[in-house]
Amino acid sequence: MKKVAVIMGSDSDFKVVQKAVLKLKEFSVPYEVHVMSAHRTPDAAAEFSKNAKDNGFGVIIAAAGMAAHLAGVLAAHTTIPVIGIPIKSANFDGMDALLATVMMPTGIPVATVAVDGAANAAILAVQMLALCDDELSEKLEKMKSDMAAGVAKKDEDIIRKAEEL
Ligand code: RP5
Repeated sequence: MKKVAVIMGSDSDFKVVQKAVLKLKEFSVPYEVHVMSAHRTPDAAAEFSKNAKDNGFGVIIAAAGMAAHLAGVLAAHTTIPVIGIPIKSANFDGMDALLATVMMPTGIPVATVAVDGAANAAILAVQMLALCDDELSEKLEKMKSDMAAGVAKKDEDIIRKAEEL
């Protein structure tokens, strides 16, 4: 199976990014985690991305806050899909990172999830890999049916609670 690269702009992003790592573990998808910055280590980020396909990666997840150019820079150097996680920082509630991640020019897409949406980034990466992997696809089906069962249970509970008021 191809690996997922989980790249973050700073170790300070890991509190959020670990939710993506946990989700990839849940699906037993192989991954590598790195700190690389579009601004502080631009050459390392470009080099990683240029070689990602040859190094067995199928998807790159890139998380960054503030002027969040990491996902875009990684996407500029590869043809494998890049998923961006805008990280919320002290100012602007993450709107700065959201716009910097999502507003890519035509030709260089970054599939951007919600601000701090690390778990969804991992699920999207798994969905991409599952296009060529039936076992992964079945795990995704199970995740969806478990989720639906969870909501059905909450529905029953809330109906009962409302009746007991
Ligand atoms: C971004 O700047 C990083 O992704 C991080 O979200 C933010 C702050 O980085 P640190 O100053 O905490 O290293 O590049």
